[in-house]
Amino acid sequence: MANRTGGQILVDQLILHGATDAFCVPGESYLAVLDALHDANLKVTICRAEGGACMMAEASGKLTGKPGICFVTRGPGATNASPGIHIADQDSTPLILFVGQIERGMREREAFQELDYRAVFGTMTKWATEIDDAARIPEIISRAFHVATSGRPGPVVIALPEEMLTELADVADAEPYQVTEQNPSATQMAELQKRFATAKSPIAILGGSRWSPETIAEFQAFAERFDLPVAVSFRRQMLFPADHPNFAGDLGIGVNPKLLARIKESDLVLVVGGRLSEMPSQSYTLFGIPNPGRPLVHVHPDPEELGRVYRPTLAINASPAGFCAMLETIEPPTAPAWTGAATAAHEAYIAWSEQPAAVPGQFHPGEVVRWLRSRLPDDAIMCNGAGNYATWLHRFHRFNKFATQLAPTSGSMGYGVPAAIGAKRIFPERTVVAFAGDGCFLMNGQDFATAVQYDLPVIIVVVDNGMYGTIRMHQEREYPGRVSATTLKNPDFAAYARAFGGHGERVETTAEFAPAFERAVQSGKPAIIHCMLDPEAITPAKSLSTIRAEALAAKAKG
Ligand SMILES: Cc1ncc(C[n+]2csc(CCOP(=O)(O)OP(=O)(O)O)c2C)c(N)n1
Ligand SMILES: [Mg+2]
Repeated sequence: MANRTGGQILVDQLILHGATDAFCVPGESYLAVLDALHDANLKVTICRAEGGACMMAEASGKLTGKPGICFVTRGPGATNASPGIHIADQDSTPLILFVGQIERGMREREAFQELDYRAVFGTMTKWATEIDDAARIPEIISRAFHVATSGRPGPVVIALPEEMLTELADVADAEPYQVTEQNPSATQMAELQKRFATAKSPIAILGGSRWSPETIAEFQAFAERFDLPVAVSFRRQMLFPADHPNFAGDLGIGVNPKLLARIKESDLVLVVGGRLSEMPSQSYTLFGIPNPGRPLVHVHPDPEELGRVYRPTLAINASPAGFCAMLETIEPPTAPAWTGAATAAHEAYIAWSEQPAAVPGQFHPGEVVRWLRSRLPDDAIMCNGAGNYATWLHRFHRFNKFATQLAPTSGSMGYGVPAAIGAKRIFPERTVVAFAGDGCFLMNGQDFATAVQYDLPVIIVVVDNGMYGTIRMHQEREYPGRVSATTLKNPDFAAYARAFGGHGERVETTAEFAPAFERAVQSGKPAIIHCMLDPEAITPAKSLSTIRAEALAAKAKG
């Protein structure tokens, strides 16, 4: 290889490892990379803030399984990007964040925007490092791709000292990275079969990352042969088709009580890929710690996750692909004691996701989601951040395909809008819809400009109840009647969309939604549908006043 600058070597590595997209906010700290990108076969998306840029990259990692790539500048650029890193960490998403860094010779003087990224990001990445020598770029980038995608995937942060990027080096490229699947042993599979032979009420719970349509199809075939009810973890609905007769629902916030009861009564729980973290475990109450209290088979790609919280009856260190490929080697008992359980679990799910919940006011988000579900193609990508508005999407939408859900299990607000933009940039042919609360939207709403800049007709449904509703709900439950720091005064979001060059709609009633949505699609522009939600309609089950009244009554009782 002829002499190349550090910047050129770096960009060449990204391409040879299969990167197609990079999301960035530029900085003078990494001009040599920007220059290398000038001629590179890599789609660059320029964003309006690093928070959104990093979330776009994270979303691309979630959808493709390949590391999302993000470039930011030092100091404030890097710290602005941190929510995206944290999401990748908690959601097990492969991500590589590159940070322009001060010159090597200025270190430790607190130079302009200097930070020690190993220290700053050390606890929320799989690896945080700095490249000191341009000749080592192929080695370190190769390792970054392997680290981000191996075991339990996650984020890697790499700082790039400014003059290292302009240095010339004569170094060979790396070979493209490989993902190593971890396979269960034949003994473990035999043990699993034995567990099913004596089980009376087994259930599977799917979670985590590293899934693919093929792996899901293999698990589906197994579930059919074993007549097994299959639940999915919090915000992992895309891991099993909702319309499949074995689908039992999702184990998240506001879970179907029947699903919860089924898991509590189960005598064999097969957890594949997930961690049974705080949300799915219902704040760590569903299973004992460390002894789960019922037979638990835990299949996870990271050996350190096995036994970290729960001591499983059978621990299998395997990736979803490695495990699911072996499922055809085991047989169900001839007359399973649980025959009919999958059908019953699915019926309970259908009833739960169809249950008509009357809500206060003129706009019913559940009805809107139900309408969208019949209107949208099966591969439409649905995005959201954090807030009670997301409950309606999670409960009433039917996720039937892999790579259709962008929702942070980490509960980060501001995710839906950038996630949608990242998704549409990568899959321009697919329909992308984001739900955002009035609070959530404005956390990264500035990147609506990015959707306009790249002509990405995403549709953003802003559910406006004039408050940080989730927190108000908790407030009414814990401190009824004492509203504090949760009220919002909002702009006209439809006018906001138009001011940015997009399409805007205002919707006050359920009936107005469908025509507004069709006009948004027809416009061919990025669109915002500003929906006015009665603040009383805080959950599908209870109004705000009911929550307050119940809390006051409980207080009065002492
Ligand atoms: C980045 C971030 N900041 C704060 C929170 C705490 N939080 C969770 S939900 C929420 C309110 C969300 O408000 P909105 O988007 O309007 O949705 P709503 O609950 O009103 O439907 C807040 C402040 C969070 N999860 N993430
Ligand atoms: Mg709100």
